[in-house]
Amino acid sequence: MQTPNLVPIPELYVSYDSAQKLKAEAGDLVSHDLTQRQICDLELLMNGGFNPLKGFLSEEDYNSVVDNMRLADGTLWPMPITLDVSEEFAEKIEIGQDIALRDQEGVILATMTVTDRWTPDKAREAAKVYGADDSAHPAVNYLHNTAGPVYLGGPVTGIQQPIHYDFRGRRDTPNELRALFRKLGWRRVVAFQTRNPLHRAHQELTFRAAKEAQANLLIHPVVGMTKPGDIDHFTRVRCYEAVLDQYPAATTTMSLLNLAMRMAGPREAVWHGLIRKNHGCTHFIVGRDHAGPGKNSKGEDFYGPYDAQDLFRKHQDEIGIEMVDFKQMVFVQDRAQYEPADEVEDGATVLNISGTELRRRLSEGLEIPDWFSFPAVVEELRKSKPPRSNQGFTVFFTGFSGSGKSTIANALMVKLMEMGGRPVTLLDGDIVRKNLSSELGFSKEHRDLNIRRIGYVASEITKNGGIAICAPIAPYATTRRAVREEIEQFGAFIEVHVATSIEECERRDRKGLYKLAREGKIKEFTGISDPYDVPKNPELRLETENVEVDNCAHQVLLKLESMGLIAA
Ligand code: PPS
Repeated sequence: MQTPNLVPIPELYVSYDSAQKLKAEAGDLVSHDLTQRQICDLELLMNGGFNPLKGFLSEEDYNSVVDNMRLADGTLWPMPITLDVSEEFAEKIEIGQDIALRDQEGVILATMTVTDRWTPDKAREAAKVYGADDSAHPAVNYLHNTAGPVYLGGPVTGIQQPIHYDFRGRRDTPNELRALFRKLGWRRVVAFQTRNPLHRAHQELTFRAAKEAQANLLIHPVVGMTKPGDIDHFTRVRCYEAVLDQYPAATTTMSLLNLAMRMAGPREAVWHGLIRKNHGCTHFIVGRDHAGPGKNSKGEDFYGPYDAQDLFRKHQDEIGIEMVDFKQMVFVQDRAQYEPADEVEDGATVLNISGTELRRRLSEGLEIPDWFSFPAVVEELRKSKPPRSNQGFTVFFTGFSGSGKSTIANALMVKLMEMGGRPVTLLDGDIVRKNLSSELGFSKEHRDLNIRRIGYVASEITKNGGIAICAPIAPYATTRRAVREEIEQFGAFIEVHVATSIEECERRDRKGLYKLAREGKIKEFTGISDPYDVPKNPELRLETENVEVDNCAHQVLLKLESMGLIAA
């Protein structure tokens, strides 16, 4: 495919002078504080990465994209780019009104004229766009549990790019990349999309792709949002930089893409193709299970391994970029080289290390062979992912008041401090309510806020390599799940259900609160007049009746040991 890409692509920014004026005027507009994902989307809307979109989708475009992968005018566009907001915010907005879009520090990045406001059918969006309304899919989970319930749509006027302080020299807008390709005389460019560190298999795949397409190579990693649990982009970019010298400098370059991925497999591949086309590329690599979200709640793959290639192929002409498709690359031992799995001779010994296996080796400090990766990459990965026994983690006790949470948590803290090695912090229900949540009561809203605060502090401790022990009642499963997700970005989350029955807690009634609750003197008392969602799959369930505290704490230690979190 010959490049039509040597001209600039339309952006949504106004000129510098107009931007200054608009920014001053926008100070008086109703403001929406953008989420991290919306900031990523807005950046690519404004700089032309999402061309031909001119703003967040209108209701008509949204319905058409969800149903047919096309905008209402028939243009191919596979992903709903929507501005989700709360009901309270949506109610404040009149159709036709301009609003200011601000980043998380309050800087005004753009204005939007709201032309549409609607409440989407999220189950339908999930089923049509992601293939199933199953919260095991990260984007479906985001849709139901993070995104606001109302969507606003309308054209965007760009004032300034989101500010990035990291790797500034490696970030390029579509037009900057186009200009670079023009300057270098690169008429054919094959893009490689990635959200993982580059190992030898990727290097071989990209070499082959460039050769096959007779094109220059753009390594185009995503640094916006990827799959929860992925290696953070700081580490990844350091890894990419460590292997760049393995590539011929005259025909390879790297640029970072601030995209928020949805892990939507086939639809995502088409979307990625359109984005790369906008960035001036002529070819795009689609490998096995492109942008795959992993397994669904039944343990099966969401998409077939080559569904993305099939859908891309079907729409290739319309996307305007040529696919370079690859089977999975495997290491053929006898030939000491990587080859696509379908080209390997029968009977040859092939070696492969899956992503899961790599994570296991890193977390257990095991060897990562030279045939698999580059020493410099492994060194970077080991620095940011020390073995599990050196990583931070959170033990989260939950159970009724008086179930024994605090006592067991205290015993566990002492035992962990005796072992040494990592700082230990106890976030007990009562301590937190005194120091962090003194203004809160026991309504659902206040309890959720209380647990989220605990979760936030625990996630910071976990991120920084410490041990957080939390011991609130935490009666709601959805809130516990949200805390788990926040913490699991940084380390392990061990939910311990202290399963003392309500009858036993009431019999013990250590603080005399059950008596008061029965008399109606304390309202909304968990287990008496307020709900408690029993954890379905905690890492550990502790029965405390006739079991000593020391033994309960020891059971937690054994669990931590079996998970590799404390050295055996
Ligand atoms: S929550 O639901 O997780 O926010 O609760 P938490 O912060 O752990 O606070 C629970 C402690 O507050 C006392 N208390 C009550 N508990 C439950 N319901 C009501 N209405 C209530 N009012 C006061 C109670 O002593 C809890 O202490 P623990 O340590 O759990 O026994």
